[in-house]
This record gives sequence, structure tokens and C-alpha cells, in this order.
Amino acid sequence: MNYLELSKEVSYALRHAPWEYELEMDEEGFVPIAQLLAALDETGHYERKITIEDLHYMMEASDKKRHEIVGDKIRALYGHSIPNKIQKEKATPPDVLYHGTAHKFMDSIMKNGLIPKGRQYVHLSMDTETALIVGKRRDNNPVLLEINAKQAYADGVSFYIGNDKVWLSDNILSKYIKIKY
Ligand code: HQG
Repeated sequence: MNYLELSKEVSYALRHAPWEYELEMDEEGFVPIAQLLAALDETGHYERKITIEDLHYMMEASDKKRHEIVGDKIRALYGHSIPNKIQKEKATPPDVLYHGTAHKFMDSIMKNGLIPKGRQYVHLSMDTETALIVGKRRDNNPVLLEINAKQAYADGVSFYIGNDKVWLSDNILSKYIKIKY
């Protein structure tokens, strides 16, 4: 079983295209595991039926905590682009968060702030290492931004829990952004 491919397809289904898989998603992004397994089976992408044990193994083997199983349901923890906004749990962020990005976006970011672009929320990292890994997806030598989350939160910007390393937020104006390098 190629668990990386499975994880990518589960993320695609749960973040971007639940309708392609005929999944009924609730407002927190959960879908019935039985529905997901049936839909994966129908794709014909896998040499055998995917089981719930495969989903657990996929999550354990993953480099990041992307998915969560609660009871008989599964959801993606972040990354959504579907039109219906997933309700995330609001929380008080750490004083400082980080964002890794590409040089080519910097003019726009310093003018317009961080915006969700194609996703539902801005994605921020708890530590610099994670932020740099995120940034390297778009730039070999990414820009590291430090976010004054404490001040933004005090000024009324909402922050939400993603996973152990990822926080989500609404737009972050450039006055809260410092370019580290
Ligand atoms: C940039 C992956 C121009 C932003 C990662 C980013 C993460 C702007 C890009 C998660 C902008 C959006 C999300 C503005 C923001 N003008 N560009 N005003 N504001 N941007 O992929 O944060 O591995 O939607 O800097 O690890 O890169 O898939 O967001 O470069 O956790 O689980 O617009 O996705 O997780 O790109 O990544 P993305 P992201 P997985």
C-alpha cells in the first residue's frame, strides 16, 4: 500500500473536493469513515480495499498531523478550500507565530497582509523550522515572517487551532508582520 498516495487523496477529498467522492461533510469538516472508504474503493486507485486500519496507519506514518479520526468520522485538520467555511475552534494563540513564504509574494504581502488565497484561513507555524519547510514548497530560499500574534489577537483578529504545529487565522495586516530574513 502506498500510504503517501493514500494520504494525498484523502487530503484532496477532505480539503478540496468532498463532492467528487459524494461525502457528506458536517460544519467541522467531518465525514463518515464508511463513506470515505466506499468512495476510495470506487476510484480503483488501490490494489485492495482500504480499511480503517489503513487510515490509522496512514496518519501514524505521516510527517504531519493532517487528519483526525473521532468516533466513526474523519476530517482534515487544515488546508480546506471548499466554499462552505469549516468552523474551527477559536483559541488564544502563542505570542509569536511564523510564516514561510516565497520572495515573489513579498510586495503583495507587505501591502495587503497575509490572506488565505485559495484556502479558507491563513496558515501559520508554531516554530521557525516548520515555517521554513512550508516556505520551501514555493521558494528554495524562503522568506521567514514573524507574526505578532499577541497584538493581532488583542486587536480582535481571530486565531484557530489547526494541529500541534499549525495555527489558522483570518487576515493578518502587515503591521503585525516582521521580516526575519
Ligand atoms: C501567500 C501545507 C501574495 C502565502 C503547508 C503562501 C501548510 C500571499 C501562498 C499549509 C499573500 C498560499 C498551507 C498576499 C499570503 N499576496 N501572496 N497578500 N498572502 N500569500 O499553500 O501557508 O503539507 O495556500 O505566503 O505545510 O503555503 O498540504 O498556504 O505562500 O501547513 O499538509 O500565498 O499547506 O500543508 O499558499 O500552506 P497556500 P501555505 P500540507
